[in-house]
Amino acid sequence: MKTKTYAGIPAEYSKLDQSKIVLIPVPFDGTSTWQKGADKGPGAFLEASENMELYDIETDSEVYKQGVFLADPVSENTSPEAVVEAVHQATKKYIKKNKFVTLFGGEHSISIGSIRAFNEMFDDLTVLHIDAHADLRESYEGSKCNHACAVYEASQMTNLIQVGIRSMDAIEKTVMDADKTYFAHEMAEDGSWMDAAIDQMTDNVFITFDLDALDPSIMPSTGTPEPGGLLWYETLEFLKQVFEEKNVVGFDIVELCPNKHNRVSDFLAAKLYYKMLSYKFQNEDAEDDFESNFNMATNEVNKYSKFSTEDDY
Ligand SMILES: [Mn+2]
Repeated sequence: MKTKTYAGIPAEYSKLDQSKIVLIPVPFDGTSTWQKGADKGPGAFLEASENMELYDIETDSEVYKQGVFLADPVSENTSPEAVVEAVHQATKKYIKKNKFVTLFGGEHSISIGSIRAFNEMFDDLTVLHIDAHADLRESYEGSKCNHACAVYEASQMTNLIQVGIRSMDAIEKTVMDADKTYFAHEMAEDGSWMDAAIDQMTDNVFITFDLDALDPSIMPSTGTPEPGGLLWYETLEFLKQVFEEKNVVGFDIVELCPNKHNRVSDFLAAKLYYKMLSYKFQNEDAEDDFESNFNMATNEVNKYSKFSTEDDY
C-alpha cells in the first residue's frame, strides 16, 4: 500500500504513541459469493482519503489532530478462520494500548474477529449492525467465518441491533431477534426507528457498518448491492445521534468493492469514516488524553454468555 500516513496527514499526527485513533486495514476477500474485489477496498479508501478536506464543517473540527495511526494491514489470508483470528488479535492489541480502534475491510467476515475482541474487552457490549443483509447464518459453505455469518456470534453473545436489513434467508428468522431488527421497508415509512434503536442500546456500542446498507444509487461499489437502502443524510443523522448518546467504543466499515471506472463510492467511504471520527471526538480537546473504558479484568476470559440485564438499560 502506497499511503504512508492516513489521509496524508502530517507525520506528527500519525505516530502510535500520540494517536488516540488506530486504523487497521484488512484487505481480505476470501468468501464473497458473487463479486470479488473487497480486498481492494482498503487501498481505494486510503487513496480517496488522501484527496479529502480534513476540516469538517458540521462539527467545526479537524479530527485528524487527535492523531490517527495507520496500522500495518492484516495480511493473513490462508483461511477465513485464520483471518478472523488475526483480526481478533490485532484489534485486541490496540484496545489494550488505550486506543480508539477502527478497521476498514475487506469483506464482512473480518468483523467476526473485531466484534470478538471488543466483546472481550468491554462490558455489556451492544453491536450495532448496519447492513442490507442479516448475516445470521451459523455457518455457510462449510465455514463459520463466511461473510454470510458475520454477526451470528454477536447475536449469541452481545446485544445485537440490526438496521437497514432487506435481504435474508428464511432460516435466519430462527436466530433473528425481531424486536431488535429494523427492516429497510419499515424504516422508509416511519422515522421513529432511530430513537427506538438507540433506546435498545447499552452504553458501550460497537458499530459494524457494511456499506451495502446504503442505497446502491449512492454506493454502487459493493459486492452484493440491494435496492432500497439508506441515504446519506439519514445515515449521518442516525450515526451522529448514536455517537452523542452512547459510548461508541470502536467501529469497522466493510465491503467496499472498488470500481476503477467510478470512484464515487471510494470517496463516500472515506467521508463516512472521517464523519464517524468527527462525531466521536467533536467535544474532545486534542490535548486531552483519550480514556478508553475497556475492562482489563475481563479480557482474558472468553465471555460466552450474553449478559442477562438486556431489558434494563
Ligand atoms: Mn451486506
